[in-house]
Amino acid sequence: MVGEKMETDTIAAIATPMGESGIAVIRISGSEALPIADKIYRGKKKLSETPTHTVHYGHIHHPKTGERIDEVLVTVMRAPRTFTREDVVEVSCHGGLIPVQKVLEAILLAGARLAEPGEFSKRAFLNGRIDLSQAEAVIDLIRAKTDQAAKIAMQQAEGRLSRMIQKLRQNILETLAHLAVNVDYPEYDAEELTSQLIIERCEEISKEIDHLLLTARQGKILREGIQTVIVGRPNVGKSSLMNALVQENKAIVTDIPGTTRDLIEEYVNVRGIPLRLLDTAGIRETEDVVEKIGVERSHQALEQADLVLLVLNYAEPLTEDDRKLIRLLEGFTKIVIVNKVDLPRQLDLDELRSLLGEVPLITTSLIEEQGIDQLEEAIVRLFYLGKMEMKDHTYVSNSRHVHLLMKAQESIEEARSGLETGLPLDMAEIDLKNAWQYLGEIIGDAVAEDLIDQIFSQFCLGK
Ligand SMILES: Nc1nc2c(ncn2[C@@H]2O[C@H](COP(=O)(O)OP(=O)(O)OP(=O)(O)O)[C@@H](O)[C@H]2O)c(=O)[nH]1
Ligand SMILES: [Mg+2]
Repeated sequence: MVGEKMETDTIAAIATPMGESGIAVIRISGSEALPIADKIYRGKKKLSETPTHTVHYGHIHHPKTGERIDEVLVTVMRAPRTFTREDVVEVSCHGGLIPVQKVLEAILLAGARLAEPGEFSKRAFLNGRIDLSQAEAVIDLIRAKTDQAAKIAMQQAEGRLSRMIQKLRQNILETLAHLAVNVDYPEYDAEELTSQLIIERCEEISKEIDHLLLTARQGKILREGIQTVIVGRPNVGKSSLMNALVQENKAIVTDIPGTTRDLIEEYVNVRGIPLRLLDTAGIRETEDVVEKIGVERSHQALEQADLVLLVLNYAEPLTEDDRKLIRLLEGFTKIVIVNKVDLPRQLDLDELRSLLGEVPLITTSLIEEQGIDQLEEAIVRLFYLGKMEMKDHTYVSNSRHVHLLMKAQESIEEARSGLETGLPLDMAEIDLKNAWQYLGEIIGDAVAEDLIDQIFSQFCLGK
């Protein structure tokens, strides 16, 4: 179980990104944070004699040589009103690699231990300040690539998902209580009644989990972006399309077929929809070893695709490679882009239409910057996200949570169907307990220690 093994040593790490900046912050947390800081800080007062949540001007000195390292502002925050619920000292020094490293070194020499990635957040969790889903939201917040993704993470960090999970667990507990009454006092002979009641409650709980799961897909999209893969034969204009959507010359464009040899990835925001855009090597039969690897990677990229943009050439007849690709892409969510409409037409559009069926088809001249607007509209329409508002929806966006919600859902379903087919009540009791347990794992109740370590190790240093 969590919370028993409590690390009590004092840890320190740089909390701001490495590189040149105006200021950088080094965070110290633990019972010795103040005495350690006092060993290297010189200012008007000793830090251990200052009131909590105050800021102090002074200098950091090397604990051994006494050399003055930097001019700093130090924030003193005493337990329990801190992020980790331990004593915390934050040293704001000058940015830039050398001062930051030197101040950190001084702090470590004075007795702190270098924190592991995520260790501050882990302490916040172990000390009960945040639950696991909130801690994970902090990771998401740091990694968010779009405003909306950040908003979801923020809501989760504030405990919105946790409250919903707690409510669900409460429901299950109450249901279990009903069960227990019956199981323990069979002389009441209320088995029928109880069974009916439990079935109804299972249905309610199941509906609520369904609702949460429904938000998961949108959550994933907003967090990670719609995985969009641009494919097509060599030289049709895939990299040109990438550049047009990114509005930058990210990918090399030449008239030599087979220019792009590796995957090029870029995030773009198409009218508020985050796309994770992948430009790929043109797909064709080839003997060139390097190109062959590129083509293989293009195929692999397709496996992960939420959306495929298939580019065809208006100025050439459909080739066998094109037809193969169209067949390969059956069942994918896709948009077909017929590029180079500035050139004389060679492509049989009627044939293409009949091959494609209902698939949206956009014509472009990327060289003349024509058709991009229509393509963007098609993307928006495809995902109905144009009208989507964030409002108060709780989004489940973490695959670990989705998995556990599904497991809980299965257990509830088993309880319900078991009762309906007349299985004894204590079978349902086991299933309900399992569901309760799975939901608990989302918020970090009853989570194995190695999982905790794994989750927190995804953090960056200083978090
Ligand atoms: N006329 C015309 N040429 C275009 C258009 N779009 C792209 N091109 C040209 O077509 C050539 C190939 O473009 P790329 O974007 O490199 O094509 P690609 O599909 O990425 O090619 P590979 O990476 O080799 O598979 C370049 O010379 C582009 O300038 C267009 O709309 N009209
Ligand atoms: Mg290319």
